[in-house]
Amino acid sequence: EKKCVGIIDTTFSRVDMGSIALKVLRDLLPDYMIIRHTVPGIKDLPGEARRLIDSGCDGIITLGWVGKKQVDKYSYIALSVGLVMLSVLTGKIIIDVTVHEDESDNEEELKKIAIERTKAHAENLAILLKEDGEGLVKKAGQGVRQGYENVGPL
Ligand code: RDL
Ligand code: RDL
Ligand code: RDL
Repeated sequence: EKKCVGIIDTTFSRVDMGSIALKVLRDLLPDYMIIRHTVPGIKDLPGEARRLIDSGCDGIITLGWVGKKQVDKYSYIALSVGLVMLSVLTGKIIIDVTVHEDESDNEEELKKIAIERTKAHAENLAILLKEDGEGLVKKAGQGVRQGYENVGPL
């Protein structure tokens, strides 16, 4: 059976991160079937991820956007705990790409963070799927960031 990777994004997001992830994963995982789904918001991501895992996906990338208010951050915690639990309980690789709207006051900068973070984590997912945890060992301890310049090692 063909290997499968799932992309899940939201209508809440202000950047179309799903299309960016799709492009990267098509390039890096040519042998995989790619399923892309969209849900309303971040709290809907863990359930949808579970459904894609149940339908045979080996790895998932979720793409979430967190609003500026405290209520949004509560939703973020729910999302984050849900995805970690799902990953632990299923043993599947789940990469959680989240952009917080308060990361920048500048909309162009925010868009750039979203695009770069999505690309970088889609690459991480491809490496983890192809080489397990060994694939990233060469970058261990290097202060790697997604959406920002790497901060480097001490
Ligand atoms: O199940 C429907 C909604 O509850 C769900 O889509 C939520 O994730 C929507 N949502 C909030 O209710 C909220 O207070 C979102 C945010 N904040 C948010 O910051 N980002 C979202 N959804 O993607
Ligand atoms: O699944 C991909 C990422 O969500 C995951 O690798 C996170 O652990 C990355 N991350 C954050 O998103 C964050 O806001 C990390 C930190 N902060 C952090 O302080 N230390 C990390 N990761 O190792
Ligand atoms: O030190 C600056 C940033 O790394 C820090 O503010 C992070 O918490 C920003 N960040 C997130 O908020 C997040 O949800 C990051 C990630 N996800 C991430 O996946 N990778 C990052 N930062 O480098």
